[in-house]
Amino acid sequence: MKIKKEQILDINNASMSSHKDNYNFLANQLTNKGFNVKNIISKLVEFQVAIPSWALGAGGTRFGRFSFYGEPSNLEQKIEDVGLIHALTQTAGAVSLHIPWDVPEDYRAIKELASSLDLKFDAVNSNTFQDQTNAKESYKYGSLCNTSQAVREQAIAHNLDVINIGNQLGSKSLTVWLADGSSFPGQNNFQTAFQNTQNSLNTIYKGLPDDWKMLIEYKPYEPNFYSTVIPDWGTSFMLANECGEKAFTLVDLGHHLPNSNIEQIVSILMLKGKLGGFHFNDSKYGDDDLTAGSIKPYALFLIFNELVYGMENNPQNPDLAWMIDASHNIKDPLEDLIQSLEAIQESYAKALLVDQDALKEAQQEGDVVKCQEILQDAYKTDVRSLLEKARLNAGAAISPIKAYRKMRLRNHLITERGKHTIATGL
Ligand SMILES: [Mn+2]
Repeated sequence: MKIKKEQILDINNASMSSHKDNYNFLANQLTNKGFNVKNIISKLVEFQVAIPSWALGAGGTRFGRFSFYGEPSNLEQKIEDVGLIHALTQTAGAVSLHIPWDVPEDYRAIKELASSLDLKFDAVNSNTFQDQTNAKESYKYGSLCNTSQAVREQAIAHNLDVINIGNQLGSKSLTVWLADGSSFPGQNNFQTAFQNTQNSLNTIYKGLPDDWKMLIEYKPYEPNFYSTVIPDWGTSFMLANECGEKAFTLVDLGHHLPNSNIEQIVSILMLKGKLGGFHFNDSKYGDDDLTAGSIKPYALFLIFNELVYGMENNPQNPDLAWMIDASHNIKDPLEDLIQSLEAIQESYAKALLVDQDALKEAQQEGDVVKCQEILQDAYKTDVRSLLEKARLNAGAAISPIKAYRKMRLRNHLITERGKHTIATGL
C-alpha cells in the first residue's frame, strides 16, 4: 500500500495552528540568540537514515519471537514498509539489504519499486554468522578468521557476491560484521585469528569497486562470550588502515561495553578520517537493540555533538552511512522505527544548537561550568517544532506516529497481507 500526499495534508491541517505557535516561539528565540533557523531546518530535511531490511518484522530473542501482525513476508513488502515510513517522515530515504535474507529475484522490478517510493539502496550487509542451507562449509568456529582455508574462501566468496548484488542495485558500500571469536579461553589463537581476518578482508577489499567503501563493524562480545576477533574500534581501525583508503570503521551504538565513551571514539575516528558509518539503537545492559534515544538520550546528544563538530571541521572524513540497527520485540516495528528516527533527528537538531565558538572560548579559559552550561542549554531546548517544520517543508507528517495511527496503517497491512505473516530472515 502507498500513502497519498493528500492524506498527510489532511491530517496535518488538524495540528497546524498549534505547530505554528510552537515553531514561531522557538524560531524567534533561536534567531535572537544568533542562530540561522532556516539553515538548521534545511540540514534536518537533508539528513536521511537507512532502514535495514531486517527491522520491518518483530525481532526475537533466544527465548522466542512474538510476531507483529501483518509483517512483510518478502523483499517487495519490506521495501513498501520503508516507503510508508519515508512518506510519513521524509527521513528514511534508503534501505539497507541483508544478504542472503533479502536477495532480489528481479533486480529491475525491485529498483523500480524503490525509486517509485523515493528510496535508495544504502550499504549491503553480508552474513557469515550463520550457516545457510546447502552451504558446503560451516561457520561454527568462525568465518574470515577460521583456521580452515576452505571456510575462509567460502566467506570471502560470499562477501564478493554481496558486493555484486549491491552493485546491481546502486549500493556503494559493504558492511562487514563478524561474529567470529571464541567462547572459551584456549579455543582460538588470538594472533592466528586476527591475521586470518586481516588477510580475508584484504582479499575482499581487492574486489571492492573504486567508488565503494568497506565498513568494518566491531563488537566486544556475543554471540561469542570469551573473545571477539574485532572487539573494539581500535582493532577495526587497524584492519581498515591495512586494507586501504576505501575501508572505514563502523560504530554501532550497542556494540560497546557499558559506559564506554562513544562520543570520544567518534571524535577521534573523524579526526583520522576513518569513521565510515553509524548504526543507531539504544541499550541498558548490552546489545539490547532498543529504540534509539529510549534509554540514554543525553549520550545520544553528546555523540551527535561530536558528529556535528566532525562534519563541520573534518573534511578528511567522508560522508557517513547512517542506519538504524534496532530490533524490538514488543512494539509495532514501524512505530518503533518512527520513534528512532524522531530521536535521531532530535539529537541532531540539539547538536546543531551548540554554540561552538562560545564552547571553544570557555574551553580555552578553563571555564568548566560554562562548558557544561553551553552543552546543556542546547540539550534542554525543546526542538520538536523544528523537526515538525522540517517534515512539513519536506511534505511529511507533522506527527508521523499520530498520522500512522490515524490512518490505521497496521490494520491495512493486516488486511492486505494476512494476520500471521512472518518476516523472512528473522
Ligand atoms: Mn550493527
